[in-house]
Amino acid sequence: MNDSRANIEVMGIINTTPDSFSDGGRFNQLDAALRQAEQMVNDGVHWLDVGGESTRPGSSGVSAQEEIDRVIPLVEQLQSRFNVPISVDTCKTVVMAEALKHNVQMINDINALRDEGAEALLAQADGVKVCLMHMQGEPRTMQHEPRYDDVVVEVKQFLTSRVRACEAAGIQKTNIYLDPGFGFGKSVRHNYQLLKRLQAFHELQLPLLVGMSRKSMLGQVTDRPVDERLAASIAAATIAAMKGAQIIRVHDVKETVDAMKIVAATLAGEFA
Ligand code: 9MG
Repeated sequence: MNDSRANIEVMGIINTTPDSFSDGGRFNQLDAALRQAEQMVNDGVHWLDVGGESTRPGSSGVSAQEEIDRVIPLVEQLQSRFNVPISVDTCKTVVMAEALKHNVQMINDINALRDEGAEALLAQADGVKVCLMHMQGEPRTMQHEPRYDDVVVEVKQFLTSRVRACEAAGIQKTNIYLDPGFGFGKSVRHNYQLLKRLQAFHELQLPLLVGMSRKSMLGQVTDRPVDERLAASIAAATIAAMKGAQIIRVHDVKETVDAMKIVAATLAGEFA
């Protein structure tokens, strides 16, 4: 990486999954998500990431139609109000197809386009970015004893083979981001091995997107509950960015944007 041109972007996580404490229905969910997005835009977010299915450890899936019903109306509203690129977080080809019809700028797939037809679909989507993430197993079971001989080597091998498959299907390499998938089928030690050795992924010569915000790898080290992990999230984002990550996916946009300005000034050795 050329340090003097570090360009670190912050991706804000927009929550669309139903709040179990609210019986307000779809309108309230949409309204809450729009207010959350507005705050992020005011705080300087570079991307908004919208997903309709929880990917937390232990979570089970929702139908494609349910995902579409949660995501697409929100995408439409976001596009009519804000001028910020939108990423849709989904593993399902049919949801991707709906998102692409609405001209989103990125598909963020924790399953790295392994759903049938996904690669071919993205190959037709001119200029749309795609994030290929590594995950061992699936969200429902992935934290049951994840195993690797060398997590960095194996995650790199997986991502290399997914890039090759995507290129063979016709996806332009310049549209691909890679993500080692912190917390997806990894023990705490695996996660910190990945963070410590994040530079190893530069060998693949593609930009990195990372997400550690509020994750349990931070809670386990700090012994803090999820709503008290801001400082740890900023520390993790800062470390990843100093090691060359280009997009940082977070809940707390304002604080992360400030931290990334410090990283950019440090990598440049100046403030221009
Ligand atoms: C949807 N999602 C949850 N965590 C994520 C992470 O770490 N990376 C990406 N790309 N997506 C994520």
